[in-house]
Amino acid sequence: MSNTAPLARYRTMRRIRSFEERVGELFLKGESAGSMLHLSIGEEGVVGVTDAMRPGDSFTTHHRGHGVFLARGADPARMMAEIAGKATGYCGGKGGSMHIADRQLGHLGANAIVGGGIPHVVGAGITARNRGLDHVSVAFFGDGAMSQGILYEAMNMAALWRLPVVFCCINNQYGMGTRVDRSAGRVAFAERARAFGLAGAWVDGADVEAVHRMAADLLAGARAGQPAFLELSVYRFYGHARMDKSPYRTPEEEAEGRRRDPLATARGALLAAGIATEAELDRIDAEAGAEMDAALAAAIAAPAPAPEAMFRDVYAPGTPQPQPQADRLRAILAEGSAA
Ligand SMILES: Cc1ncc(C[n+]2csc(CCOP(=O)(O)OP(=O)(O)O)c2C)c(N)n1
Ligand SMILES: [Mg+2]
Repeated sequence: MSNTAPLARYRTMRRIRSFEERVGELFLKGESAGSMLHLSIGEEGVVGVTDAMRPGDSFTTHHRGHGVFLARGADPARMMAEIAGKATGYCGGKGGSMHIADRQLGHLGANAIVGGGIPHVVGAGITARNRGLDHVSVAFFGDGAMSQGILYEAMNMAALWRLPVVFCCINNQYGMGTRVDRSAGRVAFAERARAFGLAGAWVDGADVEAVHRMAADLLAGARAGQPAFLELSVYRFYGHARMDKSPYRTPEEEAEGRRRDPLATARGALLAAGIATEAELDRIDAEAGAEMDAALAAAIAAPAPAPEAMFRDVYAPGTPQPQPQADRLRAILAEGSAA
């Protein structure tokens, strides 16, 4: 393998971490739209999966999907603006953190309903099959979705029709405050997938290169008609959402979990292999920080969506505006212009 790919993956992971840190700042400044922000700090090893995807491949994410989208080529300034509820955001500021999407980059939608984004990839797999396209679709979701029935319907259909689909479970050990072994009788999730006829694998999500090797194999198999399931074992560094101080975890457990740091692991590996020097890695870190500082500042400075645009981009084109909300909006705007 060339040295440039591991270094590029380090850069992507650092960009994700810096982005998420700025999202945290956005929230603390009172500039985020809504209070629900789910940071993917500690889960950056997912870059091993996104890097095994190709242009044309599609994906869905759960509510903790900033990192996946960024890694698939999203513009951090447009993402940050969306999270801030601004007109310059990916969805005109109306989707927010949990509903960012951009089909041009293959993002078929983030979804706040646990497991809600999973069946879409089966549809994308059928589309690829019917159109004779060489595209894989990947569903990214958390361990909480392992207890949702829709996952099992989707896995069954993918296996039955041998669809080019990969189910990627980012197991960060918790669904809100519930540890995974308190919500699942047996946590060997890959075995469940194998029982359905999928290729099933587990990988340490702190080791991005191990993730990449595994994901590259599974995606190649999926492209050839062997759908797959991949569990990434990671640790959620912070609370479920920004308000959650994780009172259900001990400080010792958190310290231990944060030692499973994908950035520190990658940094150590790059230095040990002589692929990069401390100074080169520091420069990458500084560049990522500056890029995300700019995204944060631009999001704060960006305009809010115009009131007239309230229903635009929310419903499919041609859908009548909802009544009486549209009448009420018209009345408010008329009052404003009369005053
Ligand atoms: C169907 C459904 N049930 C409950 C919730 C409330 N809820 C939001 S996130 C969450 C936990 C999800 O845990 P997991 O899938 O492990 O993802 P993580 O937050 O750990 O990334 C729950 C229960 C929801 N959004 N949807
Ligand atoms: Mg979880």
